[in-house]
Amino acid sequence: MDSKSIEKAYAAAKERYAALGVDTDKAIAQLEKIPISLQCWQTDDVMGFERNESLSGGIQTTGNYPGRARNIDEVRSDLEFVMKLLAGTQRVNLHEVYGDFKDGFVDRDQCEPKHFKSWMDWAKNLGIKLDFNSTSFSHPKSGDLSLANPDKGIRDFWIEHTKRCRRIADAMGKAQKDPCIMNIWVHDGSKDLTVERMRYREIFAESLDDILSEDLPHMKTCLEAKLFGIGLESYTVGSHDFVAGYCSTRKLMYTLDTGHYEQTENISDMVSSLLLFVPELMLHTSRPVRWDSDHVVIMNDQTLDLFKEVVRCDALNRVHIGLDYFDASINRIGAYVIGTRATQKCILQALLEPLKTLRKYEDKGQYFQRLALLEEAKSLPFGAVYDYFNYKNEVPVGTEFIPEIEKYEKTVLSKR
Ligand code: RNT
Ligand code: ZN
Repeated sequence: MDSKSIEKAYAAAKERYAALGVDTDKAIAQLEKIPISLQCWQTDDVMGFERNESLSGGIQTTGNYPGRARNIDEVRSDLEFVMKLLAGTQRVNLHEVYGDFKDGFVDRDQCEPKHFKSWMDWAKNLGIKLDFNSTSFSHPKSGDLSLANPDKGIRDFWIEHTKRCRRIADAMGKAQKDPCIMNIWVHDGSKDLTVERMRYREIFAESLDDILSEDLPHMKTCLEAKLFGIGLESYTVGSHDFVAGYCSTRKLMYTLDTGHYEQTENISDMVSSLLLFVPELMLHTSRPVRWDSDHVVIMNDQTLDLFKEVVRCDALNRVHIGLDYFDASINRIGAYVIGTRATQKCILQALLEPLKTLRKYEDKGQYFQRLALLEEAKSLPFGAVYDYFNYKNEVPVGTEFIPEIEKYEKTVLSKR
């Protein structure tokens, strides 16, 4: 796109928004600073570099598009390329199974910060920050129950793993001088009817209390809720109610994954309720299609509503954003760029909402006016603002990223 037309369109958009009391320059400046954490596992279909165990734990990738990253260097170069195409701030979110085990494989109850040293160096060089996840899936001891397992041997193995992961996250946070956010998601559940719902939840809470008893100042822990996993359809230990109760009593960050609720549930409505009782939220933006299918995020009503709620709650400083999907059916670099751009577009639209006027209408009981403005806001020229955001940051504008990714596919991915 030529710069003149981008600038011209932006100037016109700026005026339209200003007439409604919205400052587009300010929204762009805010968007530039909001970190979006890129899930490393979209590069390689959640395989990691551990032991080539097939993916388990109720999650699944579908598709067999060529070009999957096969080792740590390929994961890194793919992520570097992705970030070159994106404006704004990105972090990289690692799972424990993406450790650097070149000096010898260690089992999950033996992992240490040293296995992530090369990741920390890589991140430092690029000027980005890391987030982290313990990994309970794809392991001979994963089974149906990990931290909630009545078998002490298995439970202790996963407790040890998760404790070590928190220390790794702490080391990352210390190195990057910014808290590393570590997510705990365990797949624990049951395929069929269980008569021990209480027992497993009691054990899970005890394991978590034990894990969280260590004070680690450079990291933050969050706990992810879920509706169900494949093969674990009848019961999920870490359900929404469990995690909401646990996080609010322990003052822990709640991880809200947009694929983890009933398909007709309005997730955005959870933001204000949760934020009254938990200190912070971690968002996993995803796109469920009929189930927790982890399709690439697009700019849809669910994602738009979610970010509008975050902004309306004035909670951008208490909400962290990460992507969580793994689509193996299309070019994986393209999947990142589409999903990150879609997330940015939703955040931007939320930032551009004429909130002051909407609130004024609502306070005065002017509900026709409120609805009219909400409707009009939908067709304001936000696209011109988003284009300008990318143009200003010297990354591809509009569809310009498509040929860039095609080139990378031809020169790099197709050779794998
Ligand atoms: C699974 C959870 C979890 C995982 C990643 C790989 O349903 O969403 O966040 O997707 O940890
Ligand atoms: Zn998730």
